[in-house]
Amino acid sequence: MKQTFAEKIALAQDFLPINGTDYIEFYVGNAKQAAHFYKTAFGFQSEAYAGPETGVRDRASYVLRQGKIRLVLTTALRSDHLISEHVKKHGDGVKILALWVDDATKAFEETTKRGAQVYQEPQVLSDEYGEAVTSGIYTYGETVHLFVERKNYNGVFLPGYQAWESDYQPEEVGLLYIDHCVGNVGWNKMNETVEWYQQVMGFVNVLSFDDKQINTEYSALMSKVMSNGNGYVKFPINEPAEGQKKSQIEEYLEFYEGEGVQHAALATKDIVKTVKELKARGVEFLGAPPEAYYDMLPDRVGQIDEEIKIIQDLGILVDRDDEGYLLQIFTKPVEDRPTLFFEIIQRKGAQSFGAGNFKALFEAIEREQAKRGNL
Ligand code: TYF
Ligand code: FE
Repeated sequence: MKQTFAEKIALAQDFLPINGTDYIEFYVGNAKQAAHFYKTAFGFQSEAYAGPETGVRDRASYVLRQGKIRLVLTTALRSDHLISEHVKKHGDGVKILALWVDDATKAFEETTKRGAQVYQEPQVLSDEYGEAVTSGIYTYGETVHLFVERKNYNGVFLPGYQAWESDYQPEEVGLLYIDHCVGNVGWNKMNETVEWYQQVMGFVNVLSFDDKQINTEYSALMSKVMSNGNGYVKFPINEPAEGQKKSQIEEYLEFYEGEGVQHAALATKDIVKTVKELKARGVEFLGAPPEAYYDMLPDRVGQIDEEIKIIQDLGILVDRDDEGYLLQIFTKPVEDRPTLFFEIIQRKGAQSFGAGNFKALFEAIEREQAKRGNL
């Protein structure tokens, strides 16, 4: 008997209860401009700010929100700063995948005693709105999981930040929550990364794709999806595989100069509306699959609520599993290095990740790789 997603996550260990993703923090070369991009192009709302004007001398951070999604864009104000070194090596990229917990001290103790490498000891932050506790551990590459406890805090973001009221506020595009965040790890690093999430975080492996299931003629990679016990935090892990062409994961590792976050999938309730809006604002998506993909769609996924013509015009992909179907589409990388990109996803019951789209998706990714001369 095939297990459902709910049956699989019931096997997760409960020493690290996580309420959900708290925020994603990017280290960037110019946080002011990056924040403008995420407001203008993706419809994020100004929420909080920390920088010289709020007494933080060495960096500037802009907090943006849409639905339950929080992004933080951070830059350093001098060259001899860890943030500057991170940006010099990796370009703009994700530094912190912050997780919302009820007890950040316990989260730190439970994970470090199971072997997690320390990023930051538990630290109490306070201001007139209360007290928050953070602690952090390293995951793959230089990426960090920061545990954020905010049950005694009711300020706008975290102590040290001030509300950011901006006159410029483009409308939201319907993004609601972070569905999953994917990490790319090095050759032969999949198993130790998966074991790390099992042992240190108590996560379970809910899905696996080896390089044979992912048609080897196309971008070779392996992928395993790790989930926490309530299913709200899902971290797929990719490893490059030997194929006929250069793996897209290898291209990422070369240009990011290490392991890191490959994509964040943002969920919407109306993908047609969200994608139309994003396109109108200049967000670039991978090219649509060939017409044959949509001709075969009714046979492959059966009846869907959306009109195929509309889905096709936007280049949206569709896949089905035992629990329902999903719609998804991928942006091009959002920096000049071919590293981080976004996925827009709408789930209609399906708890999988679009394996039926891998061929069409990876061909589209390879067309872009070829344009960059990296195939
Ligand atoms: O998160 C996923 O698994 C899907 C598909 O390099 C995917 O979004 C997998 C690997 C990849 C790009 C997308
Ligand atoms: Fe994805």
